[in-house]
Amino acid sequence: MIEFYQAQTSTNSGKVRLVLEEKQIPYREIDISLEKAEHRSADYLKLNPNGVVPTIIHDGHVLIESSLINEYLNEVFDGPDLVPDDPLSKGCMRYWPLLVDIKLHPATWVITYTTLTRPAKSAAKSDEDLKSEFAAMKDLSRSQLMSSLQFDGVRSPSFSAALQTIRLSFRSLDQALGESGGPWILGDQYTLADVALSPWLMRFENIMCSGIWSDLDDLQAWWERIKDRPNFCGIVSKRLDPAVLEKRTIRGREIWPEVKKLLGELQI
Ligand SMILES: N[C@@H](CCC(=O)N[C@@H](CS)C(=O)NCC(=O)O)C(=O)O
Repeated sequence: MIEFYQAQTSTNSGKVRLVLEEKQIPYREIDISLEKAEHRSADYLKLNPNGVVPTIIHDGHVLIESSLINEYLNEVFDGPDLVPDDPLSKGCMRYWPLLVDIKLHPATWVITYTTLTRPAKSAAKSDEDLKSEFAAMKDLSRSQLMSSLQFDGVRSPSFSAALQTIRLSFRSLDQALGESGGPWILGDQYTLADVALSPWLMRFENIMCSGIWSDLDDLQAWWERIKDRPNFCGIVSKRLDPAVLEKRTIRGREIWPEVKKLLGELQI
């Protein structure tokens, strides 16, 4: 039995949940509330010193980092193989989780912060208190980024840069699907590449920003296939609290016109 430390709203937890469901691996979920900062509690930091979700425990061994957890689960458990056999396809497949971890996840964080966290923070604290909060942060680059997003919103240069990264990532995904001929990124085999990307499209759909890829036909068709898969139905419909989803929809509707305008200006 896998002990799966996860958060309901976490995209990286979604990546691991997709593999657990796809391979029908028995698991027990332990909810870590990001809102209540449970991921920074002393007990949780003993498991995951980075203070992030997900984490799994299997046979008494702790594993962190969603992409590495997924590789481990794929190797250790029976069920459909999610990594191609031949070295070339394996190398090509691993590009996608890497892209997600180093580019798409940080860029998506920027859009999510601006859409969801920014208004919540503004409602809870005065500008002066927020300035003090950011100034007190140990991580300088995170402090500068949050301050810029908080006070400049979509006009922050970091917002446009993130949107550019996301659009370019989705364009490269669309191209890869065109080249492989689908139905999955690598062709016939559904792999950890498809797994790694899916929760990010879900996040953008939840915040009403699926227009970012609406002109990318191969990506759009792939996304519809992903949503029909039994492992995916489990992570979307059963997990996200309707009240959370509604809040996301409302905030997303507010921000989409500005995102659309910026996308037009970026011309990519
Ligand atoms: N590279 C890590 C990233 C994990 C991560 O950043 N998780 C987010 C949720 S999707 C988190 O726990 N954020 C809390 C925080 O940064 O304070 C992984 O893939 O597991």
